[in-house]
Amino acid sequence: MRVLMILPALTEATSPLFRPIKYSLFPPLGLATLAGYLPPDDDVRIVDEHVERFDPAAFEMPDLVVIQAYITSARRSYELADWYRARGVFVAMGGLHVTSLPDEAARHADSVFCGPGEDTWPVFLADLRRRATLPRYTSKQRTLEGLPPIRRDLIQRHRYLVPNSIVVSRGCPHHCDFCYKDAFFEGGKSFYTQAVDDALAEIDRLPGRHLYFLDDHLFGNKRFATELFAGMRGMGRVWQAAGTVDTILQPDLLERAVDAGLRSMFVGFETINADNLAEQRKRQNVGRDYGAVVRRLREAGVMVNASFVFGMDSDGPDVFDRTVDWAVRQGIETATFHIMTPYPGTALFRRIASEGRIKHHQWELYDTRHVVYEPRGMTASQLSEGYWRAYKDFYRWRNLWRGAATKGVLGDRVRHLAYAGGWKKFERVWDVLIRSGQVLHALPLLEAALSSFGSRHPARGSRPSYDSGGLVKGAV
Ligand code: B12
Ligand code: SF4
Repeated sequence: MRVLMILPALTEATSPLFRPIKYSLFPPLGLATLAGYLPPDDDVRIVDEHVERFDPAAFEMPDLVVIQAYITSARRSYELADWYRARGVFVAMGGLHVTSLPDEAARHADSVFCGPGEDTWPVFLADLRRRATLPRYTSKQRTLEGLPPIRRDLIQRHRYLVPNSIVVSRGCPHHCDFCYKDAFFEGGKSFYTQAVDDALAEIDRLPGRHLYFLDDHLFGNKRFATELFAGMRGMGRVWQAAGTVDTILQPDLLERAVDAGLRSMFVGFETINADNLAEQRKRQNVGRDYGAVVRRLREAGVMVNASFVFGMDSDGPDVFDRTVDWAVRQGIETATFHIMTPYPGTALFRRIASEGRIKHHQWELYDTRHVVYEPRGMTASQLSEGYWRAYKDFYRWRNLWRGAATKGVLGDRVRHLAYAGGWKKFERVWDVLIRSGQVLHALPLLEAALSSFGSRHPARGSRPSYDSGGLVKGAV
């Protein structure tokens, strides 16, 4: 069977005017996972529109088209699906957006899939071979035990800065209102891990040193994380991951992660307004000392990528300057800002919709860069302008210097400038590397920057000069 698997891109990712680095980071792991279930004699190809131009007419007609749809790429996903179906090709479509709105997706596909695919996909493949497919498959049995190996051979590694992305768990133990998680995992377990040995074996298969764990919450199961980190010690890896503020503050786990090679962490601070946290049921952040989180990471030698969401109901027009100022004063290396976006299927969407505050359903604008609802504490244009200003302000040279100056040692200051500036100030260089298919050549730079972090401790000097930022126990 000829199978074509497509990760369609949102328009922005393919635009010559926009910076494509964000979209050239990670390969399509979900599709490569599903490809593992296909028999070896199937002719399989994965197309990722974020990194390559795709014209369906230029391809040999497949027997089966598999499409993964995110909310922002839903429109393009439907366009491609319609094109193939008009030519009699069977279209299977799944992913986060399909799970949120299966009826909408079903108008464009022969079979739609809700939830993770590990249980439904093999059932579908058997049904397809006996020509008895169902219009909808809904995942219920959730496990990562005994999965076939991910078909990484189908990934064009040279097109990605971070070809070694990996997920060793699914979901998260928490239930934040704005998050996709509860909608996607409805009807079954919403947090589960691989067996530690399987995860270590997958890590072993990855070439080079660098890894990026895409798990929502790698530290979410303490026993699993502890065993995983113990198994990774001595492997010589340097890696990045995401974590929550409460687990960073826990004694011990962070240190174990650092010993295993953790060098940079994406932290969901979300908001500096304590009232927002309660409103969004982000309970694991409530009452936490954010300054202590940054301090702890820095003392452990872990670089911080802080994530913030603007536009929650307790945010006023001052939230942008306050957030940027706090992040800069903490010496945070990189920050990611988002405009609050109610994804269909989430508790947040239901609440905002019931209040009549959803402005439209143009899903391609649900990209956390556009205001798609009526905010409470400011106007939509204040929210939009403030969001763009926050990015500009955080990455101004003046603020990069201020952030770097919080570091006690000259070498740390230089590294702060190089790393933070590298992302935002050299977009043209990234652009050239990506468009010429050379982006993988930048990986050693990233590895070198990450390697120079880690295994530092305040007792050995380098006491930083940042303040606690006033973000103490929800006091702002
Ligand atoms: C890596 C990542 C990215 C990467 C690359 C994505 C990629 N190459 O796959 C980049 C940086 C490009 C990215 C960009 C964005 N992302 Co993103 N990203 C992720 C992240 C962290 C991991 C994705 C992943 O690899 N998961 C692991 C694999 C194994 O799971 P999976 O891809 O979901 O695949 C499984 C199932 O979905 C299912 N499945 C999927 N397709 C199909 C098809 C069939 C037929 C079947 C049977 C099953 C099936 O089976 C697979 C195996 O279980 C997720 C968070 C998350 N935990 O998923 C956010 C996430 C997907 N991103 C999100 C968003 C909002 C964005 C952006 C809009 C952000 C922005 N402001 O720009 C952009 C736009 C993306 C786009 N193109 O439209 C949201 C999506 C919300 C939604 N409802 O769609 C998420 C959930 C983050 C969040 N918590 O809000 N992202
Ligand atoms: S902690 Fe993060 S991944 Fe978990 S539910 Fe909250 S936002 Fe989602």
